[in-house]
Amino acid sequence: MVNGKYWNEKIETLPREEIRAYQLQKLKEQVKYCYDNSVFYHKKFDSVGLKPVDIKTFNDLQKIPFTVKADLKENYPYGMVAVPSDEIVEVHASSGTTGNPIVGAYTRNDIDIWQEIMARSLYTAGGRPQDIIHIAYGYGLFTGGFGFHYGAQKLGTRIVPIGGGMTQRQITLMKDLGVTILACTPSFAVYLAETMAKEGVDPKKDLILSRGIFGAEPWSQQIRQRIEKELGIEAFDIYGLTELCGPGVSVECPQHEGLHVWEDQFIVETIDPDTGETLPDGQEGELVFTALNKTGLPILRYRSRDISKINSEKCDCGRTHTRMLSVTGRSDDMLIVRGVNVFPSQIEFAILQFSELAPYYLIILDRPGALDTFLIKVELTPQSQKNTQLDIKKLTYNIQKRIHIITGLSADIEVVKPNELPRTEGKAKRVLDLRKGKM
Ligand code: DLL
Repeated sequence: MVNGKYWNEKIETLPREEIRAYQLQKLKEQVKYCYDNSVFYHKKFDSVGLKPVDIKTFNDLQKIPFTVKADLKENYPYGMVAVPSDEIVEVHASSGTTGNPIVGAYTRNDIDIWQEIMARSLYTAGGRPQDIIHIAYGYGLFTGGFGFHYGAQKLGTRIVPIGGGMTQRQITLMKDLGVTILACTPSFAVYLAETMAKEGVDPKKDLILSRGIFGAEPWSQQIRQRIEKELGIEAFDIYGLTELCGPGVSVECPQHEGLHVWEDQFIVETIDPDTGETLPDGQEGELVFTALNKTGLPILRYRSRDISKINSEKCDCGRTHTRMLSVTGRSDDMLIVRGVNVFPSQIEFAILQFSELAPYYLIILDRPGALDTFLIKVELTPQSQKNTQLDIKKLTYNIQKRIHIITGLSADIEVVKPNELPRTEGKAKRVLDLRKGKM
């Protein structure tokens, strides 16, 4: 299977007509699987009068209703699972729009596929068994750490499962252990480079890093150039989401002209986020994914909310799988702060738990250096302003703690006087994102 530049040459270079034929066959099977095994999809299909036999051609894909984040939230945690519960062997999660996280429940089959496409993704980004990979994505419910770990295990690279944090120690270990591949969020890569400069470590002389595989958040060309220059490496973009598997849905090849979506596992479409209408290749829209082989929590026409465009022309690398351009933004209000997904509604949920606070807040995000700053301004009620017993320091600490419990992030809290935060007549403006152009 492994042959020169491909992990699986046959699959990666399959002529497009064969990819489409395979996808159509798998789609029919998967739709039937969902109808027969998932109460959620059975009901959804019945509600629009759709039967699995109605899916005969690719155009029929559009008859299938979208699945959205709210479906997963409402069916938290296992309502959309399609197998007996003892067949779920692993669970991961990412933030949902309220307190409930989005749960990814995987069978052995799902994990095996994830491992295979992560190994393929690492290989596509130039990873080889003789490499030493430093995995600085978080291990735990977040899919980053384990996704890379599983893929690297299959590829046979030596793994340094460092996880997040301890930046200085990470640098020492990268040097001492002879790390050749860095895997982390792009913002952490910038921070590592900045810390190396401060510590007098020259990555081009003191390390033998050759490449970095970065994802989990949007990053611009400027950031890519900065990382490549400062760390002296070639940077690759990798994309994925918990609802589909985690990282490894798509990855850049050495041509760096988009990320190949592994089409033996996923059908990707772009839609107009406002009308839901399917868009032609090359037109920017929201990415929608159908997983073709998922058994634990199968998912059809999932609205990712990520904005990109797709290009199905053959790539100069020889791979035939369609490419999506790097994600430029989202069609909902999800924020990605230091690689963690956060919804303003989660902050609101936290703030409403404090009787001392009015229901107003402003989230201010910035990136003065390498890392995001996350400031939340909250407002006292007139009554608590008058309360001479109120301990602002303690209140600030408690809000911080609550937000950390809900989002997993440390925020700076500024408590302001009543009526200080702007009021709007229309849609409230809760977020001031000053990172644009600095990402
Ligand atoms: O972020 C999976 C992942 C881990 C991908 C490590 C790459 C590397 P979630 O926590 O479920 O999963 O968040 C998924 O993150 O819908 C995008 O909005 C964003 N995202 C992921 N990769 C990229 C990327 C992981 N390369 C959400 N560029 C997605 C831009 C990305 N955004």
